Amino acid sequence: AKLTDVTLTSYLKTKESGELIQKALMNNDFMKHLEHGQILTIMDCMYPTTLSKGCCVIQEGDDGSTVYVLEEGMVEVTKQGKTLCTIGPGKVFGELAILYNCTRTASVTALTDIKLWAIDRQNFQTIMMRSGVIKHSQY
Ligand code: PCG
Repeated sequence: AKLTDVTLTSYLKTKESGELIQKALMNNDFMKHLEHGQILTIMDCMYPTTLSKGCCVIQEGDDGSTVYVLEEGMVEVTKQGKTLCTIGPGKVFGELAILYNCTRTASVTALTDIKLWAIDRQNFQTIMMRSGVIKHSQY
């Protein structure tokens, strides 16, 4: 699909969730240079998802298609079985495979039940590349 053909869908969220997502995006090294309008549009288009403790959110080596912001709970990042770090609420993850068009560089596992906001590759890339007026359709 051409960029102009992609219709972005926005998902209702509380003021608190919207602010958490915005801060997470603005604190991420790779996204902090985006225009404010792009940050707001990414925030708008993120959809909610939950996973249970122990679930694999991202598997190292897989083709990646989703960028996440963690809202509640904790995740662990591992590479070849070794722990790299743990991540708590208000952080972006899963951006590297999409930004660099590579496979997932590490695994991410839920250490607790977690609440996430997610945006898929096509929407993310559309927002990254498109400027000007965005047509929204309310979900
Ligand atoms: P991605 O898409 O490669 O999937 C795994 C994610 O783990 C990665 O993006 C980063 O967002 C996240 N991550 C957090 N800390 C690290 C780290 O120290 N190294 C790597 N490779 N990824 C990390």
